[in-house]
Amino acid sequence: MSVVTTSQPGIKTPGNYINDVMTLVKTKNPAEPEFHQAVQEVMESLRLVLDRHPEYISARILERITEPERVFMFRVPWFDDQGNIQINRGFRIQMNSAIGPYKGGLRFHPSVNLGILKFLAFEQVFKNSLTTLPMGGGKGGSDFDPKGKSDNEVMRFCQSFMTELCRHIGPDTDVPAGDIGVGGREIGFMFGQYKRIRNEFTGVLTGKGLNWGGSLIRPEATGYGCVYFAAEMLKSRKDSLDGKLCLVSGSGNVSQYTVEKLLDLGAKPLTFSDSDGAVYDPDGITREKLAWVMELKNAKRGRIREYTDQFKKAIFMPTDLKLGYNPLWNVKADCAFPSATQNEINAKDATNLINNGVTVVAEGANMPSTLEATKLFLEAKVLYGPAKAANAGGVATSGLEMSQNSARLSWTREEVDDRLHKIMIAIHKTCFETAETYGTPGNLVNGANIGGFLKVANAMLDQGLV
Ligand code: NDP
Ligand code: 2IT
Repeated sequence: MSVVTTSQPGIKTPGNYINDVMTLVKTKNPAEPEFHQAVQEVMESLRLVLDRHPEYISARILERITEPERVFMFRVPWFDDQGNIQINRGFRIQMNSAIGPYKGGLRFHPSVNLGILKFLAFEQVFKNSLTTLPMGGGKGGSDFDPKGKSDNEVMRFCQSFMTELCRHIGPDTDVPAGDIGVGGREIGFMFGQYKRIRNEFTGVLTGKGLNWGGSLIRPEATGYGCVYFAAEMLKSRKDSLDGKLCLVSGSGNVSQYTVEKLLDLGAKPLTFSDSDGAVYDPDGITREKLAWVMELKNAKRGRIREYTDQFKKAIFMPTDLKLGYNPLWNVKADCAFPSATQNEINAKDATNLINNGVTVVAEGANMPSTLEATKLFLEAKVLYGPAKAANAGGVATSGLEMSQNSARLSWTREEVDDRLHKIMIAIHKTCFETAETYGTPGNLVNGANIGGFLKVANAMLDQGLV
C-alpha cells in the first residue's frame, strides 16, 4: 500500500533529486559537517536505488528521512563538589520511528553538539533497521565531560539531565542507552532518577545492571559483534582471524571487548589508545594485559599511557595533530578495528593502512573513517565493514534486553551471545547480498546503506505522510 502524492516540479532524475536533497540538508543544517558527511555517504549509495524505486522520489522520502521527527535541547544545571553552579546543554534527537520506538545511545563528551548528535541519530536509523529488530533511531547526550568528575558530581549531573529527559522517553516511546562517556555508572544514576520521578520500573534504558533489568552480554556486545562481523567478511574470502595482527583504537567499552573476542578467535591485538595517544605492544595484548587495562580504565579511570609503565616492551605514541596522521594506523598489521570516535581515520591514515598490508577494516566506532578514507578502502578492495553494520551488535543486544524486559525474564549468557552472533551473520548476509543485487559486489557500504534504507522507507510509505 502506498500513498499517492503530488508530483514535485523541478525533480527530474534520481541524480537531480539527490543533489537537491544534499543542497537542502546543507542549507537547513548549517555548520553541521558531521551530519552532512553521514547524509552524503548514504545518498551516494541511494543513487543506485531510485532508478528502480521512483515512488521514493514522489513521496519525498529522502527529505523526510533527513529531517528529525523531533529534537529536544535543554539546560542541565547542577552543583559541583565545591558548591559552584555548572550549566551544561542536553539533547535528544528523535530521528525516525517508522519501524519501532526511537532507540540509540547518549553521549557525554565536551565535543557534543547538535550536528554530531544528528549524524549519530541518522546513522542509527539505518543501523537499527539492519539488526532485524523493531527499533527506530534516536541519539542524545550532553557536552558534559565525566572525566575528572567525582561520582557524586556525575550523579548530580545525571539526575538533572534525566529530570528533563524523562518527559520525552519511555519503554514504548524512546529507549536511550550508553555511548562515549556513558557506561553502567551513568545508566544507573539515570535509571534511578527516572524511576523516582515517574514511579515506574520499566525498560526505559538499556545497558542496565544485571540485578535491575540488564542483559548478560550487553557490555560485551558491540566489540564482540564487530569481531563476529570481521570474521564473516574474512569467511567470504575463505579466510579467518586466526593469527591475524590487529590494530584497535580507543580503550573504552567497545575496544576492550573487541580485544577480548579477538583473543578468543586466535588473533593478536597490538594496540589501544585514548585521546592522549596510542600504546603499541609488539608482543601482543594478552588476556592478563587486557584484565589490567580493564581495571585501569573502568575502576581507576586512568589513562592508557600507563600501560607502558606496566609492560616495558610497549611504546607510547602521543597524539600529535601536526603530524597529519595517527601513528597507530601506521603499525604493520592485517586488520584494523577503529573503536574510538568519528573521523579518526583520514585519507593519509587509510593510505598507511593499505600500504602496510591491512586487508580488513571493521568499524566499532561510528563513522570513524572520513569519506576520502572510505573511498580508498573500497578502491583497494579492503574488506571494509562500515560502522552501521559492523557495530550494530551493541544496539541489537539492547533490543534483546528490551525483549527480556517485556517478557520479564532473563536469558543465559550463551543464549544472548548466540542470538548476537546470528544477528551479525544476518547483517553481513544482508549487506553482502544487497551489494550484489544493486550491481556493486563486495561494496558493503552500499549494501548496508541500501539494506538499512529499504525497510525504513517502505514502512514510511505504508504509514502515510507523517
Ligand atoms: P567509551 O567512552 O567507553 O570509550 C571511548 C574511547 O574513545 C576512549 O578511549 C576515549 O579516550 C576515546 N575517544 C573518545 N573521543 C575521542 C576523541 N575525540 N579523540 C580520541 N579518542 C577519543 O565509549 P565507547 O567505547 O562506548 O564508544 C566508542 C565508539 O564506539 C564511539 O564512536 C561510539 O559511538 C561507538 N559505539 C558504541 C557503542 C556502545 O554500545 N557503547 C555501540 C556502537 C558504537 P578518552 O578517554 O581520552 O576520551
Ligand atoms: O551507537 C550505538 O549503536 C550505541 N551507542 C548503542 C545504542 C543502543 O541503544 O544500545
